[in-house]
Amino acid sequence: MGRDSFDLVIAANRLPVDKVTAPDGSTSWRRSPGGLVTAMDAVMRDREGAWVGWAGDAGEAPPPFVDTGMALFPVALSAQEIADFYEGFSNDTLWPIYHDVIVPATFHRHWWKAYSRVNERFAEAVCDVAAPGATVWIHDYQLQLVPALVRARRPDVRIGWFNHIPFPPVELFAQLPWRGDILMGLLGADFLGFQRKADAENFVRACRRLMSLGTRGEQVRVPEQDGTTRTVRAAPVPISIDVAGLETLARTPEVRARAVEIRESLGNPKKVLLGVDRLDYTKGIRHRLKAYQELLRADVIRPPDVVFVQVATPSRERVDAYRELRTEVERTVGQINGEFAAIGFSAVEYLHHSYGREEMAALFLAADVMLVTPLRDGMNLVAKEYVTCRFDGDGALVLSEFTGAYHEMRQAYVCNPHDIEGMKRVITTALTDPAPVRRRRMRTLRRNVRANDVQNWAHRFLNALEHAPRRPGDEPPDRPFDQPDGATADNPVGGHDT
Ligand code: ADQ
Repeated sequence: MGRDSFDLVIAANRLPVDKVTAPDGSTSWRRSPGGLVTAMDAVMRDREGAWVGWAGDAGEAPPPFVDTGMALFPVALSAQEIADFYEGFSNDTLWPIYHDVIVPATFHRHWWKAYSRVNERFAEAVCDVAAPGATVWIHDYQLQLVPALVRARRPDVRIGWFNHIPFPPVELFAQLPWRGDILMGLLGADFLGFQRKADAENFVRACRRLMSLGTRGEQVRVPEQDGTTRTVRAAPVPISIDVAGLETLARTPEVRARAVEIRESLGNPKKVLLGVDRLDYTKGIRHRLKAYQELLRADVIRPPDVVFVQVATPSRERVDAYRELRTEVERTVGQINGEFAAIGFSAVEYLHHSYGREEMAALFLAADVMLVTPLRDGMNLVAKEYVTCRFDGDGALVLSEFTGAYHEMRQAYVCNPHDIEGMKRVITTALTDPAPVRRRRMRTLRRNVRANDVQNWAHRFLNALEHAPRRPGDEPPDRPFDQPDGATADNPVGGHDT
């Protein structure tokens, strides 16, 4: 590889490529689908960029390589580290705490040790490739210690971190035995980006309550070892999708023809309902199925007039809570079909696979009502993808108010997924509203999504990072910092909320 240091370094748990093995056993890399890679394309076009991440296999890391114009630096994870750092601490400790403890979090000290060790490894890899004064952009909850670890080694670089998932209220975050280490890890950054304003506020409040740090609006003041202080800004920068790319794809004759074909193979029902999620307990799939089952039982809807297609992508299948969820979802789907399907048609089409972008776009185009009903979700890109594919201006989006997307898409058919009666009413309205009402809502949704695409998101994040205050004198001198409210790490709720 030509260069060995870069002005922009991305660090994320996974590299933006997946290994593919051909029938003859030879291997190559295929760019992973997904918005993050597209967003980074846009910002790496005018800079020399590197990406540090895990390549997806246990054991030794492959040597650095270049793929689709990016220099990729693989980080090694052993099988034990995958179990402890990734499946354990990231997905069975942090994920539940950061998603309202929908399932209980599991705490193991050896998971935390693995998390710390792997974060050290990522930080070293970042420092090895960052040019003097480089910009370092770290992603997500798997790498929360990396900002401070990079700063300790490389005070010359600018450090940003973006959280793809929610940041929990202090009362939940306080359960984490390692809460102080995580906050101090994050405070190594100059700028911290979150999906919603409430997430950024939760973070700032945790710093005040748990670490007794002074805060002012979006800023946290961090004392340094040399007696000086540093300012860290935490603010919302909601993520989006590649709107132009996806709409162009949805408009192709192939995708449109495939959408027609999908409806035909479903028996040309009057209404197609669609759910597309990773099979994750945060996504509210069980609640959605319950609402649908009750609507069928009440005879509000009936197959073959209506069919519900649920695409549930396999996910984290080695974590118990995910295995249990799969069993339960599949049992409910079986029950519903047992009760309401007949020879030649089903009530629920359940698809436990991954699909290509074209097939996903065709599914979105074929769906009259899209059900996005998570119990908690950082953003939810599916909501944005659905409205982007509906270039025909039709379709109805049912959207949970507990998604980040809701804050930009309030013209959707909004529901509280915990309220099964309410969700049934909202689904019924989405199915029966007259076309002009549906279309009016869709027009506004499409306009909102277009106004903030993923390229725009990446530029906004980098711009905020570039302009983040670094020293106390850098911020506008409008009012003094709030003093900590008497709480300590041992007494997180010592003071009252401000
Ligand atoms: P996820 O929890 O994975 O992401 P989401 O935002 O919905 O959730 O993104 C899923 C992506 O996978 C979408 O682009 C979707 O089209 C795609 N997908 C889903 N099922 C698929 C299938 N069967 N085949 C192919 N593609 C499929 C995390 C956070 C979210 C946040 C994103 C981005 O949990 O809250 O929106 O990161 O920040």
